[in-house]
Amino acid sequence: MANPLVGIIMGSISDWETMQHTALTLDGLGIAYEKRVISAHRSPQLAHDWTTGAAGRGLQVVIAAAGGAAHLAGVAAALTALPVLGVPMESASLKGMDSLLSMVQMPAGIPVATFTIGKPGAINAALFAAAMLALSDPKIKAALDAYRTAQTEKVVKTQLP
Ligand code: RP5
Repeated sequence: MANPLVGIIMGSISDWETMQHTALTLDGLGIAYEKRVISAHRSPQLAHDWTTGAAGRGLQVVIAAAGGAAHLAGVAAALTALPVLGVPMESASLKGMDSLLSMVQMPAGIPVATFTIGKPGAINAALFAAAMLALSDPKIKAALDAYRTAQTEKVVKTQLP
């Protein structure tokens, strides 16, 4: 993808079913992104190398998803000053409460903007990234405005059976 602005990273391929909604949302807004599986625990060197190179590659926002002991977003935020948006994955054992709490409880000084568990968080992280990029990119602002207008019209026109 040419000149990606957003980096989407996730702890496992098993997160893709959820995180495809981040990618699809960015696709709909015409925002280029990188996507990659990176595990804070299983591939710590890759987590370091990918994140420290992110700003130099032109990325402006990182969206990081993980489940369980969900440390990927926090590790990314420790290694880059780019804004890091965290998406907690719904886990098998604790329904994602473990992911949410381990992602949101960052120490002061290293922020992660944490979204809700699962698909709504995945979509909203993309929309939030778009809102940040829209501050300095009129094309993205127009795309985001159109998305919201279409969403509103869909509700307004909804007919109950
Ligand atoms: C986390 O562990 C991943 O982000 C994933 O949500 C969870 C389970 O990973 P797998 O065992 O399915 O690879 O690191």
